[in-house]
Amino acid sequence: MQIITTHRSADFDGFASVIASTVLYPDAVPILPKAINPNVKAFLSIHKDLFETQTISDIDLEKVTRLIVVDTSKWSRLEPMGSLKKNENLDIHVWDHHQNPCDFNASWKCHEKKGANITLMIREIKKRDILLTPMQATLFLTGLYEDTGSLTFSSTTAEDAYAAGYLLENKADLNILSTFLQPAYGEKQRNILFEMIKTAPRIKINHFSVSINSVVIEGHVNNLSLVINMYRDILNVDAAFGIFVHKDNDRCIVIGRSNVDDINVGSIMRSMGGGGHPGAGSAMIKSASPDALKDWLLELLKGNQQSSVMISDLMSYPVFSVTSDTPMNDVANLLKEKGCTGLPVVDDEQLVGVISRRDFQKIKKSSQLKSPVKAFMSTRNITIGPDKSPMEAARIMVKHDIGRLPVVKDGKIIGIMSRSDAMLYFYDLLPD
Ligand SMILES: [Mn+2]
Repeated sequence: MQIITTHRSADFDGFASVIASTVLYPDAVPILPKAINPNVKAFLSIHKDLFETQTISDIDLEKVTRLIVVDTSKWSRLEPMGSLKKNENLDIHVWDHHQNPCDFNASWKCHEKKGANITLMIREIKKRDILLTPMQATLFLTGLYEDTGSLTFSSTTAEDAYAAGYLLENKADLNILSTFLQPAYGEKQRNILFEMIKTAPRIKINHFSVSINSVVIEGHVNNLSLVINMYRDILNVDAAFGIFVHKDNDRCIVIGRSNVDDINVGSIMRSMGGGGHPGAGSAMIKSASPDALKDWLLELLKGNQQSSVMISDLMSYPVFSVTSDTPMNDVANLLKEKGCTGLPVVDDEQLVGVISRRDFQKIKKSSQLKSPVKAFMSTRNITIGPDKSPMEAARIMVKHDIGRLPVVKDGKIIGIMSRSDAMLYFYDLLPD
């Protein structure tokens, strides 16, 4: 006998993966844990006849030869299975999209990081050309959307989006799906936010107001970053951090949001083993007390200003420049050769102007190509200092609609900050 099961507090992704397994393993019996999420329960109350499942107490565990586990790779996440865990001859298949190590002694597994587990199973269903009913497609898409926040969470992969497309092709019904999907800010999220607001501690670090709050959470809660965002808004602090302590395992998730350039959440979270970008980020930490995490965060926050990225870390140099008496056709050749859209004009190390491709439109007759660049260059010198932040550079570029900013120190040009340099920073593509 083969049985399929998923983690306790089964969510839509877990339940959908159990049903998808019945398609891939037609002889296996789907077993649902007794604890399932309320929205899955609501879905089942209507679809019970379509998706028949059993509970572990309906099964003679002695007869089980194969266990198919979906949406988890930990024994501890399963409902107790009595003698099964000790059965050395048990053949185990695992399908999981979580990043943690697998503690099943599996004969076969599909363990890849994806936004949703159902994505892995759809890959196989597609490969085997198995026809799905619209109800199956709807359930699978609900699981996919729940785990990926309708494809918006940063954990979403391209394959998740392709799988969603495949399910829509197979007539997944978005109206039914939206009835059962929990809203991003639901009861669970609200309770956590209220819990945090009750204490709402605030501290000053390097002139910035910061709140670090820890909360114990039960089961899986989506959209905690949304909660932190609202929390930061309500408290009106420069940065807010939530330390979420999972009641049922020894993990803490730290989520941060910052509204100021000087507190780079991405770099703080990278120091804690996580990731993110300057305004938002998170880290998952095992076996740590919330108090120790708070101290660690404080330490990182105090050191963060020194280590925050400055223009001098991002700018390009040496700077290719021309002198103000360079003829325009030489400038044109240089722009072509360097493949850039503009060049600073520098006399005696002092920035005197900027010439860009746009300025060539001012040329009316070919003889003007022999004229010096100073006749056409822009002398509206918008520059930035090397100790300024990338956010400041972005603001100036947007305000003046320019793609390149000369970096000037004591009147001398020392580098160029371009749009692509800024992009590297904002998309977190800088080498560590
Ligand atoms: Mn999942």
